[in-house]
Order: sequence, then structure tokens, then C-alpha cells
Amino acid sequence: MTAEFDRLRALLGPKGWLETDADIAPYEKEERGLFKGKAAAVARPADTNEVAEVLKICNAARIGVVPQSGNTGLVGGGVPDASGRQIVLSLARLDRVRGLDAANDTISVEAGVILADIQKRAAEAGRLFPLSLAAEGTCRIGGNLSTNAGGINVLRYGMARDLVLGLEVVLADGRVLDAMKGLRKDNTGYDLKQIFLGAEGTLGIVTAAVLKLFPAPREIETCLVAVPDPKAAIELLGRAKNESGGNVQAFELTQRRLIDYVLAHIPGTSDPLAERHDWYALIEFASGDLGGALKTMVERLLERAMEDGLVLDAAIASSEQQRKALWKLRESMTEAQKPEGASIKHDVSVPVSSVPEFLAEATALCEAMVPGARVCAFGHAGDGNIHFNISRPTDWRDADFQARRKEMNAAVHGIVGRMRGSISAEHGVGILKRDDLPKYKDPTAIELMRTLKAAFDPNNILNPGKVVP
Ligand code: 2HG
Ligand code: ZN
Repeated sequence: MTAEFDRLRALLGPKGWLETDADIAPYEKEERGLFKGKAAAVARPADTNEVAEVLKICNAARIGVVPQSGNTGLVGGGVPDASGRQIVLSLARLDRVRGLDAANDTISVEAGVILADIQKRAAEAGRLFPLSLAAEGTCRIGGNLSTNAGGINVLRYGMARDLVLGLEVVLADGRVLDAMKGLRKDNTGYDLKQIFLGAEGTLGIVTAAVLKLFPAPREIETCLVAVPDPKAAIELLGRAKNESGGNVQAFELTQRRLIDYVLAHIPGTSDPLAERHDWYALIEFASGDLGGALKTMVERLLERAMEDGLVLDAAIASSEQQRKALWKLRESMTEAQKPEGASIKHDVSVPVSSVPEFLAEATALCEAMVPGARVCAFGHAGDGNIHFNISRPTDWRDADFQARRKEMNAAVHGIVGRMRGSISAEHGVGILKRDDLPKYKDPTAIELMRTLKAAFDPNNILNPGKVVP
């Protein structure tokens, strides 16, 4: 690889080519600490042309390339393997906003732009870019698109893939696919960009995108609602969607345990309700109308739901500060679970109508498997997506609990499979779920995935070993 590395070093310059152990170390691991690899070097190209040159060289020499943007992923998709022969390709320096077309409601951005910065640029133009997730201050859009990220507003605006009109992709051999069109109608055959969205860098490297913008909501109402059980929550969701005329933009469900962990471990948080309850929904409504109609609707909805026993208590945010405090409770849940010791996670989805049944069955099964296991179920119930995480029993060692991961995954995923759900609702496949895919995905789909991989990346240099079983 020496000759290739000499060429890459010369091409990219000192800012674009990292080789010392200290410089490379941050790129070799992910935040959960589950995966750690060894990279030969890190390439940090400055633009699309440099990405293309890097791929040309690596493709000719069969050097594996692991794309990485904000490195906030949860399935090991951005981590190199242990061979020390792959390079990490960081997209962080492709960080330009290429343009915002207000009349077309689009923004064109490069892969390395931080998600929160896109939201901000949209807001400055009086628009909304709705993709929103806990890591938005550090994750970068290239990774969001390559992993087809979800987050809290999927219910209303869809997943990352639904927000893309155009895409620029560098193929394995260095060719650049320029599909950077801001069109809502383009019916000219295969929708090629969709192949790369959610492919986690295994079919091409996303370098830029044209994204959809939406009208910024004028009124937002956010409430934390205590509900007797998940069944009541799902009934409330149906009423909320109908009575608001489709104005629900987030519907998050959580059991009490997560609130307890947040209150215990995250400074500056407090319980907005006077009493403890077993289950809560965090609901957010948004509307383009002014004049308080949304608030009246929400109050009436909650009042009636309370009369009918679907709601036990509720706190409606009366200021932006209170709204942020409610969201802080929700967004700190991953962080707050960490001090409680090892956890086994499941990012699953089932039809929304099956959420209560899934929760009941999976909870009973996990508690029977490991007595004392602390189920921490929360997530985007409005999309049927539950983060079914289990913290170890308080008196267990982390490693002993981790040793039960496979068995517990199989049990939970078995229920998901029976309900025709998905074993990765929004975090992707990466390395973590690759080998489980064939058990839960149609064999013809797996065959087609392999066919696509071979067609787009015949030398298997793009994120080798990820996604495709
Ligand atoms: C969230 O919804 C993230 O907060 C992380 O998807 C979920 O920690 C998790 O499992
Ligand atoms: Zn999530």
C-alpha cells in the first residue's frame, strides 16, 4: 500500500491525510464503545473531486474505505475492521452549504454539514428542515442520509430518505453520479438516489444532497402526558392525529424507569408532574395557524381523554423554556441509561397497532430470561419504533449481562418477526445486525442486496463487511 499512500498523502496534503496513532484513534471507535477497529490511515478530502480521486486509487489497489461523518452511529457502521488495512474516509471537511432556494423550498448541502446547522439555515429563511434527533449538534448530514436516520419528527415528515430530492454520490471507481436536482417531479425511470440512502456507504459515498424544506410552524404545543398503559397511549395517538387534522409532529412513549434515570443522572432536569406514573407520552403538535386554535384543540383533546381514562395527568409547556425542558427529559434517555451499567438494546418497529402487545410480550420474556433485568422501553411509538433497551440487574456484572446479548436479541427479534416488524427501525444495520438480517428479511431481498453490492462495488472496497450478510 506504500505507493498508494504516497499518492494519497500528496493528493490530500497534511490537513487531509492522518497517519499517526494519536490522530487516527478518534476515528477507530464509536460512542457506545461496542466496536473498535484499526485504521491504516484517515483521509479527510476537502471536496467531491478529492473523494473521487481517493476512491480511484483505493479501488485500483483494493483498499477498503470506511466512510464516516459525525461518527454518532449506533451499529458500528462507521468503524474500520481490525485488519489495519482499511482507511477511514471522513466527510467532515465537505461542510459547505451550496445554496438555499426559498421559492423552491430546497437547500443544497455537502455531506459534512452538521444537522443542526442545516436546521438553523432553514430557520433563518423562515423554513423548517424537519430531521431532528438527539445527536443533531454533532451528526453530519452525509451520515444521516447514508443511514436513513429517523428521529422525532418521522411521524409527520418521514425518514431521512423522504427528505431528499437530489444527491451527489461518488461511486467505487471514482465516477461521480450527479443527481443534484431540486425536483419534486422527475419520472425518468429508476430512482437511483434511493439506492444509496440507507446503504451505509456500501454502494457509494454520498457527498452532497438537495433537501426538502417545509413551512416553519407558527404555533407549537408540547405536552407530557401520563397514561395508564401503552394501549391507552396508542388510542390517544389516534385521537390526537384525527382531532388535530394531522398536526401531530412527535409522539414519544416512555416507561417511568427512564424518567427516573434521567432525574437521577442528568443535571438540571425535574419531573413536571406531581405524581409518579407508569407510562408517559411526550406529544408535540405544530400548526401554521396563528391565534391559539392549536392550544384550544390540545386542551380539549386532553380533557376528553382524561374523562375517558386515557390520560391520568398532563403538563403542557407554556414557554419555549418549558418545551425545551420536556424535550431534555426525552433526549437524555440514552445518556441516562449509561450509568446504570451494561444494556442490551433493540431498535425495533412493529405496526403502530401492535406496540402494546409487543411491549407486553417482550417485557415478560426478558424478565423471565434474566430475573432482575430492568426493561427500559421508550421511543417513537407514533412510528411504531420502540427502543427496547434492557439494563442489567443491579447486582450483575456488566460482562455477565453482555454475555446474554445474543440470546436476548433472538428472543426479542423473534417477537418482532412474528409481528412482521423490523429488527432495525432507524439505527441501521452496520456490523451489529448484519448477520441477523437473513433470519428476518425475505431471502429474495437478501439476494437482491448482494446483486446490487456486486454491481456497484465489484472489488468490495466500500465499507466492506457492513450491511450485506
Ligand atoms: C433515541 O431515540 C435514539 O434517543 C437512541 O435513537 C436510542 O439509546 C437508544 O437506544
Ligand atoms: Zn430513536
